[in-house]
Amino acid sequence: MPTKEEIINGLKAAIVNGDEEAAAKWAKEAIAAGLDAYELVTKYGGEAMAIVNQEYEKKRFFVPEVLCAANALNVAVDILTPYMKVDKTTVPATIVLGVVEGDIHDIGKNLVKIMLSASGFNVIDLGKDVPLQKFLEKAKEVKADIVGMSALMSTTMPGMKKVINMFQEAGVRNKVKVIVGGGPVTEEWALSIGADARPHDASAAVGVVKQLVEKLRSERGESW
Ligand code: B1M
Repeated sequence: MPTKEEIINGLKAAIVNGDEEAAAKWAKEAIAAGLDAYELVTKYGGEAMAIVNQEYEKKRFFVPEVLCAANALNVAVDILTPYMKVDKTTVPATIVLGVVEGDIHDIGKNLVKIMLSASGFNVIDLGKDVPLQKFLEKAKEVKADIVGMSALMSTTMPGMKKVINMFQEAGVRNKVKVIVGGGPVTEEWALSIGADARPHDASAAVGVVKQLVEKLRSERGESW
């Protein structure tokens, strides 16, 4: 059986090379070896994507190579997802989640969805490149507790602020808590646009959502 190091390096190389078959093989080896599925995806998958990013910035990789790497990571995510350990919540809540308009980077958002759903939250996934108005429409329709937005580009981040403004203008900002995340989204910026929190990763999103829902319920005067 391969060692932990060999599995991690094998998986990272498979992602960087955009080799879906190898990514599947190493993900299965990881399960057989009892490795932490969440750590593999977020830590080591993230490290692999950082290498891909470096290659892209040095113009040694182009969009097709980046896309192949993303697909290989997604293959590993699909295999590893059922093995991710999460604390089940007893806090019922509905989250409307999506990647903002103009942005198709959805790997991080999908991880957030996986972790929140596995924790027992009701996640309504709007997908990627979501028209901004849709966040408000869906949140009203399903009486959402939390609205979660992801953006990976500095050019699409301002969409988050527009969505928050839409909630304000519609007079329903106090009915939901808003979380934002993604590579360029800093905590400082998140607070400056009126978001309630910026979980730094998918795992952190679970704890943050639990806290915000409890806060929301107490603001509404609701008990469990
Ligand atoms: Co593109 N891309 N990309 N890309 N891409 C970036 C983002 C970029 C930084 C690369 C670079 O130039 N160095 C750059 C953006 C620059 C900017 O800010 N303006 C960029 C660019 C320019 C582009 C294109 C314009 C390239 C082109 O066509 N010329 C184009 C844009 C398309 C569009 O969106 N309209 C494009 C396309 C693509 C692909 C389609 C090829 C592919 C995406 C495939 C997919 O997602 N299905 C892709 C990829 C893969 C990347 C990089 C290399 C990796 C992103 C990733 O998947 N990371 C990226 C470089 C980088 O990020 N450094 C880059 C792994 C993922 C697990 O991390 O998404 O950060 P992340 O999620 C984390 C946390 O951020 C957090 O949790 C996750 C971990 O648990 N998180 C949340 C994320 N969302 C959250 C929400 C939350 C809470 C936490 O609450 C709601």
